[in-house]
Amino acid sequence: MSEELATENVQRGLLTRILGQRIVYYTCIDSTNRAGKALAQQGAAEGTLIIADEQTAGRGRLERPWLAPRGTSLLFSLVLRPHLEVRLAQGLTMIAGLAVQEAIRDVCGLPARLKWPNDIMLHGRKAGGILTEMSSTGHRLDYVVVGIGLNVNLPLHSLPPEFQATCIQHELGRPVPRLPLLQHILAHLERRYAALQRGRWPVQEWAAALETLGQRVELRTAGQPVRGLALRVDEDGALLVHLDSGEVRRVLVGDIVPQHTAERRAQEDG
Ligand code: BT5
Repeated sequence: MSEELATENVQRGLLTRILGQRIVYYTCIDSTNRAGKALAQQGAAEGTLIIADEQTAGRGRLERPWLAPRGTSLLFSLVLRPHLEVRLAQGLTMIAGLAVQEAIRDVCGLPARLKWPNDIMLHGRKAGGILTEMSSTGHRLDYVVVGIGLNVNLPLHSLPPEFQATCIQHELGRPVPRLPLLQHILAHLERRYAALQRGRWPVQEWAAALETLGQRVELRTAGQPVRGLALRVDEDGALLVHLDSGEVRRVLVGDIVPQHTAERRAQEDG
């Protein structure tokens, strides 16, 4: 199973012309995003795919860990060199989420949803995440590394229960090969990436895929958590939350937890 994602296998069925034309495969690496940034700095071509069967230091935002036992997940990063202004980089996270959603539907027939700002959800639980990191000069992007982690055939007991995680195998009732999922993600992402660079801004489609809008949430940013109603996302992808204090807060960076989940966790913590 581990060799499934080896370079020649991925390349054989590639449905793309840019993404994955160069592949760097590791059985084990610290983090594909870390490797992607290093390669990008050394001039790696647009579309370079870094993929691993295991990460020893997989990361989410704010250096949070991304955990995945060997051979159970898709763990990969893409080096992109988009002709986009820095303020539009959030669009890459949006199209990555939409591409993963489409690939899960194509290959498994499951209705994945997204959760602001970067989660992939199956039946209300987190099945994947996106980590977009960039380097820029002035208003222009030099490169962007888009990292995707997706729980495919992952024994749920291998993750801490507080992650509220799930995986495709659990939701579908049978294991799923990772290779076709990867190839469909790349194909959808390549099409969406071309459209984004032609000026097609994905926010409306993305907003329609978000599952937490219209719900009461706990908002976690730098300060104390606050509660309110998640109203909508604006044109930039920022979340607007109507706080219980009456203020409508616009948030570009942070996390939201549905309020019933936050309350249940607080009770469990005593
Ligand atoms: C993310 O961050 O969700 C982005 C994760 C991106 C991981 C990929 S794997 C390939 C590439 N290389 C890397 O090093 N990273 C990328 P964030 O929103 O900050 O969520 C992190 C949180 O998700 C953690 O604090 C845990 O609570 C939870 N988590 C960790 N592993 C998980 C898993 N396998 N399934 C579900 N939740 C998980």
